[in-house]
Amino acid sequence: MYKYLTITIFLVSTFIFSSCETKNPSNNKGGITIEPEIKIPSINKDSVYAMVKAQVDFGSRMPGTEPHKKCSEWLKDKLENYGTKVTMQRFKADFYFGKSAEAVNIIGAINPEKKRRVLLCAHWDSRFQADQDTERKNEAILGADDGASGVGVLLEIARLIQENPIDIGVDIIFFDAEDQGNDSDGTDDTTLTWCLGSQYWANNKHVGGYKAEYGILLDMVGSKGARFGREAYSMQNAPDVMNKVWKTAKDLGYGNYFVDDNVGGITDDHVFVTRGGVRTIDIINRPEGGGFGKYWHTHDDDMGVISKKSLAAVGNVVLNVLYNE
Ligand code: AHN
Ligand code: ZN
Repeated sequence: MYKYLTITIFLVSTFIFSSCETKNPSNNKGGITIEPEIKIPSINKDSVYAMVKAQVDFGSRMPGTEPHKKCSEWLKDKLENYGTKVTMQRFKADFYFGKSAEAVNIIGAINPEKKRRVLLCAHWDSRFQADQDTERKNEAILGADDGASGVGVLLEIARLIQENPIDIGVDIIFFDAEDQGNDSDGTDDTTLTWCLGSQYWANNKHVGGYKAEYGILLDMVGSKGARFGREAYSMQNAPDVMNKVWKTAKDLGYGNYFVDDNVGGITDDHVFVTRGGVRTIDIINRPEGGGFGKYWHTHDDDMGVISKKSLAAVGNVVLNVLYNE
């Protein structure tokens, strides 16, 4: 009887201590702990994968199409179900190829009353053409990594924060119309043809006087063997945030993903969020030897490139950064 009780206690305590990592209380006077221990949740790999797949299952999510509209409603419902305060920030996106469409930034605020805030973002649209492919170049892509991966990780983070309350405010922004830009041939500056949603947000905040301490952008974070180097604009604008995130990654054993390669500056949503007043870093896959993944802006960017391990690595790093604030 006594033996079984001991085994039960052992099993229960092993379960409790293995299911969550704990943050050591920092406020410790004379050996008396004042702060309760904070439990840091971790990504459920099947859950995060399902969140990516659900978006891809709608089809290509180019503004002005039915899959785009359906996916926007699904994202809104998800954020609402996870208890965030949702704003649908609608705007007209004027594309460089002469068309325009209704677009929407989808914003979920966690603890909207808190002063200390961190902004997390990703783009939720997918590209209108497969310009890097050799076939069906003018057909829209599925954007499993390029779009859905970052959004999937942030939805999983919202789900986990609802289960494990956090002390700070967190704003999750899914930017629209990031990926409908013009690949420069070097003759013109095409910067402003990209990232229309974050450009709109930078000029029209969803909350008057909006402030956050910093932001983290997730772009193409879900492919097998993803490699996140130190992107130049992130290093210029928020080196302390970069160092904190990369150190957290290394401490968690994810140094194979978060490497110290110096990567050239990329025109991405973080540039415009930073211009809008929230210094923001970009976690983005830049394989060795330059460029983006081989699947980038091709029809190969489907669920076949997605790795549960990569999604979980990025999600766990962001969760640890947040809960340690
Ligand atoms: C440019 O190619 C100029 N920017 C890349 C940003 C991007 C596209 N991220 C995903 N797709
Ligand atoms: Zn893209």
